[in-house]
Amino acid sequence: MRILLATHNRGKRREWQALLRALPVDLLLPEEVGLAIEVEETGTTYAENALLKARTLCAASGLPTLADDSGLEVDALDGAPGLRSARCAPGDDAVRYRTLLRALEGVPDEARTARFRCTAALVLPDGREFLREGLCEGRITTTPHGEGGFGYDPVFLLPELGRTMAELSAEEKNRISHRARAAQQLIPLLRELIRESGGER
Ligand code: ITT
Repeated sequence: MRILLATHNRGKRREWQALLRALPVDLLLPEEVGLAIEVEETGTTYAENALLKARTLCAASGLPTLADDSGLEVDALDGAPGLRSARCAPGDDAVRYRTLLRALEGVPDEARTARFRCTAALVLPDGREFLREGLCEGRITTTPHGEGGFGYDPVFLLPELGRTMAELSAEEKNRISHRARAAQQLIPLLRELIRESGGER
């Protein structure tokens, strides 16, 4: 089964490719099917934004399309940056996580709780739409650690592991992350759709 992955984020691409590796799925990127579409994330929820991305690329390609909208919710900041995680400060990932660390200066460890949220949308050319969500709980560090992953991973501590998300191997992150949890829920559904389409690759 051919599935289009509606994202421009290279970290997400890498992770979805690994997360769906066990399925008979060819995961295609927009540029591989000749598409360069920028979808404006005008939704007010992760689900709306994930659906916007998946619907737009599905309509343009005629292929089943998967998109994820994700973000980091920090309790001491009333859930910010949340939906605006990718856009909350101009610049690259390091600028954004340093902005977050500054906003949390003086906040004690026990009040630095946070979670990553990932809402995955799968849209089929016949109009069917599916949403699945994954969460990963943790805490914001005071300094960045680790080189793996992307985005806010260097400042997201998994207290039970004593390491940040960026200090995990790709395999470890793909066992416990918000995206991995959304993928775990999506996989049985994808298997069913693959069966329905006659096991076609
Ligand atoms: P696409 O819309 O093209 O998929 P994006 O980066 O704009 O890419 P989002 O709108 O979903 O994606 O923003 C999610 C942001 O949340 C992302 O840019 C990171 O800053 C952060 N984020 C999401 N998942 C993450 C992860 O696994 N690790 C660290 N940060 C993550």
